[in-house]
Amino acid sequence: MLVKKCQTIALLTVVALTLVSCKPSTDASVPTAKLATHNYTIEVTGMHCDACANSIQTHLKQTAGVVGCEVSFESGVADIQATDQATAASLTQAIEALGFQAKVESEG
Ligand SMILES: [Cu+2]
Repeated sequence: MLVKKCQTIALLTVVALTLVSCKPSTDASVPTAKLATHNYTIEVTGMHCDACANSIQTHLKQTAGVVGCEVSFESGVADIQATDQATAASLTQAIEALGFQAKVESEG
């Protein structure tokens, strides 16, 4: 009985924490100007297949400031949209952390 109760409480806590962490409450208070995004085109070398491109894309989407990205194995390029939270350096570092080489072609 007691164990079941504890499990229920634990579950509710997890659900509550998830709901809190999913709320974009901090984003809503940030002025719109601060959310302006920059586009980065980064040349990526070392990719062997689409799976490489996909893993880079997944990793970039979890990188601070990245709001959108598309990595193409065919063209060897990562197109990234990011807020001021990200920099050219932080983006190339995120790619290099996975074992690929990254070079910024353009940013703006
Ligand atoms: Cu691959």
